[in-house]
Amino acid sequence: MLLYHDPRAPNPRRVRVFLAEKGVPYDTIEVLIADKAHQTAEFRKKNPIALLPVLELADGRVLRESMAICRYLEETYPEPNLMGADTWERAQIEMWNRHAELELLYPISQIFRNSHKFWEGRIKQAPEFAQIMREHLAERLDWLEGELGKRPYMAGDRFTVADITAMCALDFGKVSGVRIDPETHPNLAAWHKRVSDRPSSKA
Ligand SMILES: N[C@@H](CCC(=O)N[C@@H](CS)C(=O)NCC(=O)O)C(=O)O
Repeated sequence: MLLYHDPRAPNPRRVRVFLAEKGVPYDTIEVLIADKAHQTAEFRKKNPIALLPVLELADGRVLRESMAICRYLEETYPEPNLMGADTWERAQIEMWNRHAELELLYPISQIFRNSHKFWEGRIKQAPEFAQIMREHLAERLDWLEGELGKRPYMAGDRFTVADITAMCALDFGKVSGVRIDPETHPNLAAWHKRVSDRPSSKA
C-alpha cells in the first residue's frame, strides 16, 4: 500500500494515525502542498480534485477521502477495532466522527484557509469568514468540554477514529492560533493528553 500525503496536513495525518493504530506497514510518497505538488497533472491522475490523502493499493486501485480509506482499512485489518463492534457502537462512533469533522476540522480548516498567510496569493481569502469560524469553534469547544467530562474518549470508553479526527483537527489548529486552554477547558486538555500520549499520535 502506498499513501500519498503531506506530513503537515491534517487529513493525511488522520490516515497515518489510523494505520499506526492498526500496525499495518505501508509506503509513502510526499506530495507537498506548499510546492503545489498536489496540483500537477501527474497527481491529478490519482485525485482529479487535487486533495490529499490518496491510498493506492498494490494492484493499482486508488482510494480518496480519509474516511473511505479508513473504512477500507478497518474491514481489511479488523483489529484493533476503531470504527465500532456492533450496530449501536458503529453509529455512535460515526456520529462523533462526523461531529469532529464538521464542528472541529471544518472550522479549523476554514480559519487556516481564510486567514493564514500560507494561502495568500494561492486562493481567495475571506478573513471575516475566518472570524465567524473562530467564534463558531469557540462555542463548539465549550460544548466538547462538557461532553468530555462524561467519558474519557469522544465516542465512549475507548479510543476510536473519532478521537483521531478530533486530535488531528485540534493539533492543526495551532498554526492558526487555536489552543486548548487547560484553565478553562480541563476535560478537553486531559482528553488531548490521553490521545497524544499514544505512540500513534507521532505518525
Ligand atoms: N474530505 C477530504 C479532505 C481532503 C483535504 O482537504 N485535504 C487537504 C489537506 S488536509 C488538501 O489536500 N488541501 C490542498 C488544497 O486545498 O489545495 C478527506 O477527508 O480526504
